[in-house]
Amino acid sequence: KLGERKAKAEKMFGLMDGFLKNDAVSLQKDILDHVEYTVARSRFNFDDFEAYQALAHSVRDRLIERWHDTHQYFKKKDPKRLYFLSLEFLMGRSLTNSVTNLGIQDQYADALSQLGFDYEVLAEQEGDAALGNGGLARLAACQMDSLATLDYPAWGYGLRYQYGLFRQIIVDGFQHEQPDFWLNFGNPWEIERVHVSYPVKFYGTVEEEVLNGKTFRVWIPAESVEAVAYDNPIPGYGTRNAINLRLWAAKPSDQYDMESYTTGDYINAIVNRQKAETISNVLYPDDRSYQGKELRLKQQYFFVSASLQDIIRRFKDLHNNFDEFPEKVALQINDTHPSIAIAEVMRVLVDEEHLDWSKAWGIACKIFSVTIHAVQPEALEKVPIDLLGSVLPRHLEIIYEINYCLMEELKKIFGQDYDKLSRMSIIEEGAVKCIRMANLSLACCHTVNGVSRLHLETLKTRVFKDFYELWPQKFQFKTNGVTQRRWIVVSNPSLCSIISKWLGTEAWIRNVDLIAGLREYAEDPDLHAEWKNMKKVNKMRLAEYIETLTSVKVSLDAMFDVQIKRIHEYKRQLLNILGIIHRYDCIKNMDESDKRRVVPRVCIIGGKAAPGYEVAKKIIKLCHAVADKVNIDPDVGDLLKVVFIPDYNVSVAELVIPGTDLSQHLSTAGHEASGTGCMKFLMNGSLLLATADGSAVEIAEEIGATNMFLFGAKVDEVPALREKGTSLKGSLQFARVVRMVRDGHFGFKDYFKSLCETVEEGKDFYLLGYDFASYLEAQATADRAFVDQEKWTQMSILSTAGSGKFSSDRTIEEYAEQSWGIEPCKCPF
Ligand code: GL2
Repeated sequence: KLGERKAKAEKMFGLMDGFLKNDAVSLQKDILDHVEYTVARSRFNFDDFEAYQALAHSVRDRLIERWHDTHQYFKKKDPKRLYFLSLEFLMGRSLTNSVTNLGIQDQYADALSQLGFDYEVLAEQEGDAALGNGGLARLAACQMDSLATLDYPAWGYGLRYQYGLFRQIIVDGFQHEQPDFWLNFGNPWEIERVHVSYPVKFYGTVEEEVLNGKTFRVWIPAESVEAVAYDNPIPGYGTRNAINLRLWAAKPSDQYDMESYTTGDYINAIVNRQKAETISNVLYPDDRSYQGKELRLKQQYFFVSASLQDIIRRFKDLHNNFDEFPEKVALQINDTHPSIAIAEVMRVLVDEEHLDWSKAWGIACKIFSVTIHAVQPEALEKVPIDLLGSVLPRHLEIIYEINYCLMEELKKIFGQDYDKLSRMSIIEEGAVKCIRMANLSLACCHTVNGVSRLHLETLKTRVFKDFYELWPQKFQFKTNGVTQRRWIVVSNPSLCSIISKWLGTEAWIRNVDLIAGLREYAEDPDLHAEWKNMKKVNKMRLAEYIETLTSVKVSLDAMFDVQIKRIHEYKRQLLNILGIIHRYDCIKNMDESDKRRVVPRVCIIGGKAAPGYEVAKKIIKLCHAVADKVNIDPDVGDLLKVVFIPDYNVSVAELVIPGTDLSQHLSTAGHEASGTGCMKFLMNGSLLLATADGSAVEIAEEIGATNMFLFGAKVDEVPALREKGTSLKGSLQFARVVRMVRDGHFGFKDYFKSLCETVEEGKDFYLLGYDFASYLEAQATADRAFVDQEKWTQMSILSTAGSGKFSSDRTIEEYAEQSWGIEPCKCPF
């Protein structure tokens, strides 16, 4: 039988003409075939966008080949697999990344130019897949790249939102939000799997059922929605492995509201059916507080339930005993958002598979691990009990049961310490009784990870102090990392060539530790010349972009100083703007000879504010108000330009980061769990001006604190400084710049009043006033360093050379070993 099947497969393979070929002629043929048959345009008449679509489909074909081979191989070897559950993935563009990882960029560029197209121009046609808010979501994307490259048998699971993160448009300096219709022109990177779909149930009641003399609780749901799989192949670099990111879309189920049909209300029945799709419609745009929204809970359960059905089906294909489940399955909960997975696993094992409770709990505790990405308590999700009980009544019962067991265990250890018990309880008492999703995860997961060393300290000593004291062995950290494939190879090809040339190998693209070899040449004048030239070319590209977008002309001799990230008070874009105002004020008061000593700056800020976040929106407006005044001031000229880059996203970051001289990371110490932007800048040889927060502390250890500009209060000083309320300490300059804003120097006096109040004496929670003097000092040190271009270039080379640790490859290897217990499974070529 097996022989027969093999012969048949070989015959079919023969008919397919073997695997797709990657020579220029084959690529051209494939692209043209897709123009004609997929895009349905004449091969004699198609535009850049259509050419991009055809190109994308031809790349996708190659991805699918690898994807099939990888999954067949995984199936044959049946290794323990990692399932990475995340509500957000910020993938950005796929074309350049895929082509790079497949290793056929030159062939494609060649093939296209023979067809009269430019590869880079076509790459610009692609929109960003923005199914996430910020660092957390982009981290998940970087980690998928590393999982594939390092040959780990992994799957990503998430939601296929119809609308990604909103588009930011700026009107008169104010942010407006527009929906991101990212699927409107189709998405060639996904494969719709109509046959891979699962019903996901909601609402209803719980009843008792007796089976073989035993009583079971049975959930009788009232609503069912179909989850349909969309697969997104993720190719590794320098390997045949391509793993899968499976995103679920909600579709009406056939079982949905049958009653309306039978009662004859046909139109309304259809309208109601369509409502099912709203579950996967839209990504929540707040990245730190989502308390208690029904739709959010439904999104979480929807993707968790579908993913678990899929995972269990795959397990059951080869196994029939759940004792083996922990040997084959590791489930990673990315932040607290998918925590409901714990209750769902318990429900499936107990209610459907009829395992007893303690056995099921034992399995759950072995398979789950969680990473916490936040510091702020408001980012730890809580769901009101009434809401959970209505949407998922059986899960509420299960969570109560888990909590009961937890409390019993805690009582044995802590006796009557009710304060402690109530802090650790999964259920939060209060006016609105809530489920603490983080505590649910802490109770079950065998490892709880922070995202930098400092962050773990915060978790241990503040956020989860009680849990740490109880289970110290669970608590670990894995300092975040980013993928050098996207952040150097794809986005900074000139730097990529320089590194490969000086190291004499491209091996660093898979083994980034090798990049430290650049240190040896940090003073070599030839490398300096190439490095400076690379920076200049990238600055030129950025300057053109800025001019097209904002009409501001910037000088390439100026220091390009950049802060791009979500706008948030704790990230202190306001500190940056107040610093710019100070610089402006100084220049205005200088005579011509002093001006000659000023280091010219282009201050670039970009980022989105959550739509309901008023203070953040005012910060964006202030940035524009200052830019409007400064950029046309003849006293200032090229000494200072201020630019706000609208609609910041992954692709914009890929353009801005390589052209940056100095990047700013200004979070009040203790507030940024890790930060990952700083790592991308570091890889690209931008110098960092940063507080000793999150991963910046570890960056300083790697490159040496003298190669960056550190400033500001340290984490352990912050609480006392807040107590003292010393906002204006030692800084008349701070008082002066705040007054300039408050007095209407940049217009909009009334509008900025409340913004100024946030940094008033006694209210300055993020300590802008306290840190201002030290911030200005760090800025002045950066200016002085920039004057000495040789020194600056050396520091820049040392930054890149010291960035090896901050690769997501290292992070993933640590997770694989310390949290997931998985091994590489490399598909043979
Ligand atoms: C974040 C943290 O704020 C950030 O410091 C961290 O680098 C990333 C990734 O771990 O996670 N948490 C979060 O909700 N967002 C983040 O960027 N959006």
